[in-house]
Amino acid sequence: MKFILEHTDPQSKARAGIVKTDHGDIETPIFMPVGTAGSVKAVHQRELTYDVKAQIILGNTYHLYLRPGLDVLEKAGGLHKFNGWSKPILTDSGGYQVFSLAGTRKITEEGVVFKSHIDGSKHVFSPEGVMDIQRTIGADIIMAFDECTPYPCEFGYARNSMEMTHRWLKRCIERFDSTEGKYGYSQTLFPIVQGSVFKDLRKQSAEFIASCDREGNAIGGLSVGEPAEMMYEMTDMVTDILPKDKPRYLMGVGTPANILEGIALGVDMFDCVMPTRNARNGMLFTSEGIINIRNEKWKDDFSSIDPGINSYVSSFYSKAYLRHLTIAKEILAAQIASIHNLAFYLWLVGQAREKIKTGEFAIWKDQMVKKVSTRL
Ligand code: PRF
Repeated sequence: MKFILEHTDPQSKARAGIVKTDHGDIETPIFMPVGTAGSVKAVHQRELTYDVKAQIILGNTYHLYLRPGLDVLEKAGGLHKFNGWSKPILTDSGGYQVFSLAGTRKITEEGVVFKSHIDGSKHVFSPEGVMDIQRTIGADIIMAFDECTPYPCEFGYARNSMEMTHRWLKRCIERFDSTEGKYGYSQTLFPIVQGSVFKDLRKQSAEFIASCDREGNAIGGLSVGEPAEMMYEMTDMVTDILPKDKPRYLMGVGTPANILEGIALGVDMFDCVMPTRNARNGMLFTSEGIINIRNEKWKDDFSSIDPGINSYVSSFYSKAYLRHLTIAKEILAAQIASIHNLAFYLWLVGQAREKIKTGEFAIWKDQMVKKVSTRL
């Protein structure tokens, strides 16, 4: 993997760059649609490529390990061959997913013992095991095994957890660097900054992560319920410390406004279930603001969902028709809404990239944050 930093915005910390992988280039800043179980829910690969214009998608170690399982993925020749997505893939390590199984998991220095949400069977994730699993899944970018602390979190817990995440990282690096990709292309490992909402811990964690000198770095433990201002403050501190010549990934963020603010703070990569999950509940993000498509207000509004973003479904279907499909519980509603929301997220980061290149980012960002947060 290689990162080319093309432009930096003089009025903020925003950057435009290119991440080069063996499965192609990713233009940053980028949003990565979430495909937890190897599929971006309700969106097939052709739509993901041509309508959404996704450049990289996410998969989850936890879900893929439990189902279909590593034997199937290895026989398929890795996740790219299995799901037909030939562009870059990133897998999250399972840390975050396992920790959200409160009550059915136990954390020790060795790793995490957990029960499957599918059949209750018992499993162990260790830093080494999670590296091996991600080698077998075959993502281009794989994530270190970390603990995402909850919010709120006591200082002592956050410190001990961060220190364990750092020890786990050393074990991840040792295992990753002593193994090879199984399918003939290279993979890269991103470490994850933790430290909850404590400035001194965040600083310590960012310095440790920077010292590991990997090809890219991630910021975890944010967007877990803390006020947005706190998330921005932590991100700002961390991006001041992480190396400038490597991509930065803010995990699990966020709303369109969160993403724009993250870009202004020097973040290059984002992922979130929000555009797809909220689409399935009838919430649409558009270039004019947020729509609840179930609202009576759209009953006879035959205007396009969002003509401004150059996506097929967004121009072709009307708000009134999508409202009807949603209320009638038609499967097509989830498909149209998911494709639209993702196309909007990809349009938004693409616009940000253009504005960074032309030097107009800072002013555009402030106007856009207001627009995309408006409830229509
Ligand atoms: N760690 C990992 N995955 C994540 C997070 C984290 O802290 C977050 C936090 N928002 C989302 N996904 N491994």
